[in-house]
Amino acid sequence: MAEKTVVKPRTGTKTEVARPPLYKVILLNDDYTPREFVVMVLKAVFRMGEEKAAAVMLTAHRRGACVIAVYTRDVAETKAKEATELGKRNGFPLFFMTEPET
Ligand code: TYC
Repeated sequence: MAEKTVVKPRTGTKTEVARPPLYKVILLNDDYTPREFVVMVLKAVFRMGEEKAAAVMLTAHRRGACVIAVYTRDVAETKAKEATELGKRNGFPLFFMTEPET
């Protein structure tokens, strides 16, 4: 008996899901915040280990700024605000900014 090939029309639509745009969190150097405090904030807010936090702090100290990480916009802005606020609460001008990743 001959078999019939049944061709089913495609009904599904392939949906491409766009990746959300990413934002950099950037640590800015200043002359007043103690190094150890910067390291503490990097560990607490950005979940860095001691060595990574110290390296990031030193890069910002020497070069004026250091990109810390990239996140979705919400996460980047929340973490930057939280970290900046930690400095402010302790009387330091420590500042974290965000910027869209190009
Ligand atoms: N420059 C500061 C000091 O000499 C330390 C420091 C490093 C502050 C990095 C901010 O993003 C910073 N005490």
